[in-house]
Order: sequence, then structure tokens, then C-alpha cells
Amino acid sequence: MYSAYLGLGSNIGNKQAYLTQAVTLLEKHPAITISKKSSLYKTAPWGYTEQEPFLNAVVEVKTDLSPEELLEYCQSIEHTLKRTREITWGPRTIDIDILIYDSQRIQTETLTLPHSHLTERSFVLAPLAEIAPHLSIHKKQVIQWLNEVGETGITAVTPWEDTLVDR
Ligand code: PH2
Ligand code: MG
Ligand code: MG
Repeated sequence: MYSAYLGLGSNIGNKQAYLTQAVTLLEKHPAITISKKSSLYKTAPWGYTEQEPFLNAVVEVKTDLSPEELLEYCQSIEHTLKRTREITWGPRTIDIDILIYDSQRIQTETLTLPHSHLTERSFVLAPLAEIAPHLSIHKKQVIQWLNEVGETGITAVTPWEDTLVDR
């Protein structure tokens, strides 16, 4: 059984509903258990800025799947939730990224672990710091990375329960 951290993001339509559905679909897999779930964070768009704010969260999962199998399953959920890829870093109904998988370092065509840009992105570091503040990434703890990057643009923290009906 391995521990992995997944980053979830949405900035089209009912963002909360997409994140909730993604979590539900992750939990449906017999070899995936969600062990921790961050709050929801409203975040300014990073990279490509001419788009809606995002709703982001991070979950910790326990899984027997390999990194590649986990990625494939995350992509199947993106497909189910009508994810399209038009602009790099552009709008999406749902994005599920493997941030960390155990202590694995991987660099292939399809997968880089730890996730590239992870240590530059406050929209990932803030929710990750909530559930795994002392996790080590490239020899620094998540809270240290977050402290360096700052939390500008992270404008709201929302509990999941309040977000189910709210658009
Ligand atoms: N995802 C991106 C690009 N930019 N910005 C925010 N705030 N949140 C995201 O999840 C996000 C982004 C590419 O995956
Ligand atoms: Mg992403
Ligand atoms: Mg992605």
C-alpha cells in the first residue's frame, strides 16, 4: 500500500460539483482509499491568467495501483467529467494531477514525480500544507516551500459540505 497526493482543480461551471464528483469517483476504485482531504481553496489562475479563478484541493490516497495505473484512472475520471485540452494551463472542468507518489522520482513522457512546478504553485502548496505540512519535497518541507512562495491569490477556504449547492 502506497501513499500518494493528488491535486484537484476546476474552473468551469459548477466547480465544487466537479471536485466532489472527482472524489466520489476516486473512492469508487477498489484499490484507492482517500485518507485525507484538504479544504477547498479559491485560487487566482496561475500560468495562463485570462481565465476564471480556480477551486483547488488536495487529497491523500492509499493505493495498491502503480503510479502509471493511478494516472490512467485519474485520466479516466477527467474523461468522464468532460475534461478537454485546448489551451496549455487553460480552463478545465476538472484536472487531477499526481503530485507525489510515495518517495518515487519518475521522469517519463507521461509522468513526472514529484509533479513539475509543484514547489512554485501556492494553489497546490496551500492545500497540501493543510494535510501534509511536514512532507518532504526536494529536501524541503511543504510548509517551507509555501512560506517561500507566499499565499497571494489564495482568497478563500471553504469546507466541502457548504459547497454542494453553491455555484
Ligand atoms: N492549473 C493549471 C494552470 N493554472 N491555476 C490555478 N489557480 N489552479 C490550477 O489548478 C491551475 C492553474 C494547470 O493544470
Ligand atoms: Mg494541473
Ligand atoms: Mg493535469
